[in-house]
Amino acid sequence: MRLDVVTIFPEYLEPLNVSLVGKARARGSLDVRVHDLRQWTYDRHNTVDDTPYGGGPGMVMKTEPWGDALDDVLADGYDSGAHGPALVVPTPSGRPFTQELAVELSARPWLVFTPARYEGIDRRVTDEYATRMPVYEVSIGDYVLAGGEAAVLVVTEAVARLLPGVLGNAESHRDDSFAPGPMANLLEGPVYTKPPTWRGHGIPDVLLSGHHGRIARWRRDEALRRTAANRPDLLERCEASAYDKKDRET
Ligand code: 6GU
Repeated sequence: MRLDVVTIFPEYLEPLNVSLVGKARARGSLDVRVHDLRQWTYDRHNTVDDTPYGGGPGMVMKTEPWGDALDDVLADGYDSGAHGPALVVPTPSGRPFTQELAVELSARPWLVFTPARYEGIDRRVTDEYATRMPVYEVSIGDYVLAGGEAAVLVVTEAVARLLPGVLGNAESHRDDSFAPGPMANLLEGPVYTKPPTWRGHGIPDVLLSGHHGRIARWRRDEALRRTAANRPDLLERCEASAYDKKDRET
């Protein structure tokens, strides 16, 4: 998979060299290219923003640097035989970024991210590229960041770990909170490892029982308990099979 990021803060994307994403790059599963938007400015001050039409506070990112940058980045891909680019535009006004969307994005061969600062990018830029490719406007949550770069890190990590061969153990995302299946929309319960007692805290006996059926049932009960406490909204969407009649009545 190829990822391009166009930003005025390339150094903000340094974490893409670390950990899972960094290793996926080193192994060649991921081709990540970070570009400085100011390369595509031609005035003395490398201007990327201007005042908004209609007035109001803040600044808007200009069409020309973004258009020239995206044209060059996309042309480079066409030359190298890459195909099927999609634009990912981080914005607090976007659709919620969910595990489902991460799965959809992980199936694409090429994602081009356009994290913005200031009040966002002139609308005509997304309108223009939407005539040529899918455009995903995504928000990573109901709060406002100073820019989209942190969202790019979030989306990249969620997508990269779904790529074939990136996660050491393919089973690892089977039980993820939000993974499809009977536990979909349930949060994962607590986990434990050795030693069996620490500062007087033991571990639940059932985990030492070796009884797989009871362990599975305990895990499901804990997942339900944690979901009810932290995300009651998710229980509404939870598959009936995840909790049987008895659970509903109590
Ligand atoms: Cl993607 N960008 C910004 N600036 N703020 C956000 C966001 C994105 N998602 C949530 N808040």
